[in-house]
Amino acid sequence: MRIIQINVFSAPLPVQGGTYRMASGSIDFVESTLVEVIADNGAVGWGETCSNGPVYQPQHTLGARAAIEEIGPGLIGEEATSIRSLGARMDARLNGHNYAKAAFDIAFHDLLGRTYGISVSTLLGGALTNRIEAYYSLVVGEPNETARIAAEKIKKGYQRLQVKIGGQNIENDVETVHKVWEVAAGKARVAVDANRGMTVAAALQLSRSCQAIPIVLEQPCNTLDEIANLKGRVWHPIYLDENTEDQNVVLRAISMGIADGFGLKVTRLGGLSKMTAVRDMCAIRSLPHSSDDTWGGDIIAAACVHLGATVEPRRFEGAWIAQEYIEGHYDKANPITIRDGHILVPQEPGLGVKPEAGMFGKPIASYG
Ligand code: 0XW
Ligand code: MG
Repeated sequence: MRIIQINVFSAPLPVQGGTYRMASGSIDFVESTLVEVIADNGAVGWGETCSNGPVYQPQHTLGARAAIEEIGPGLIGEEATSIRSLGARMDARLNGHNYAKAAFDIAFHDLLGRTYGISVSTLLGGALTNRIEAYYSLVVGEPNETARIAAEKIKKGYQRLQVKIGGQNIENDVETVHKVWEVAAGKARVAVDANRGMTVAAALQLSRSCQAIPIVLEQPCNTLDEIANLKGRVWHPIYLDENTEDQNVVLRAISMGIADGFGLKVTRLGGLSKMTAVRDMCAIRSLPHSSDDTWGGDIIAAACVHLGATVEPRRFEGAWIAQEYIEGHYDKANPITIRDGHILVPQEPGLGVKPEAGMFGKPIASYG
């Protein structure tokens, strides 16, 4: 089975329900990039990569598209049954740019799954559950309003909340954590995510002011060095997110003992192949983690869900998908949807979702 054609598409995804506000930047609109990989047996695989604007992390839309242009032509004629050799082929075409390679890697898994009639979670070693937990992410806001939304989401079935803090006065952050905990205690786990936006001093202050509340501090500061400085001086567990740029950083953070868990992004790490290895590193050290991405439609959501289903549930910190913030679905017949704070794992071959024919218009690039 050889790859004969690749089409690249752009999908606008306006943010629904108001600005998505974080310490490190805000977004109202993102543009997703999709790849359609076609093989000579007629099988088709879809992949997607979508950054959360150009400031959240170094990965950005135009960067992904430039990298895809370097890689794409070199995949034509390649054997599609070995995802590992396709990975090596991508590395031979371009150094780094994991988030662009991730779109192809997801598409290769979809293609293979569809060809052999098995789901992507089966390809990733096998699902441990057919329904995974989702978590809700509350943007930076006014404490009472944030707590009101938290209560509403708990009522809807979410058992884990992520509360954005940072980039504002610390008293507001401390008040937000207390108010959210008043409605969440005994009902939902709470992670407090500063998205790199706090100084070590501010993170220390926040942790001490919230000492009695069992929150997780997600990516409080910008660099690994700052996190290492903070670690051991706070009582709360620390999870890394944006710092996990590649497998090596995860390995380094685990071996340095500075991470109690991770908010993992499938595309930032390089796709499902790389994320699977990180999943297994975390399993070896009994570390909890999520299975998220920064943004994106049904293709990315499905990738997160399939991977999430292969994680031991007691260590699984949920999947974040952008569904609550985007209008509509790529696959209206089989969308990835959150119900009662959970997501059903697609049982159909491949990712189990397929964009409607022609919905993205003309490709922005084609190879083959
Ligand atoms: C909540 N997320 C998974 C979505 C946004 O991209 C930010 C991110 C995070 O955890 O930082
Ligand atoms: Mg985060």
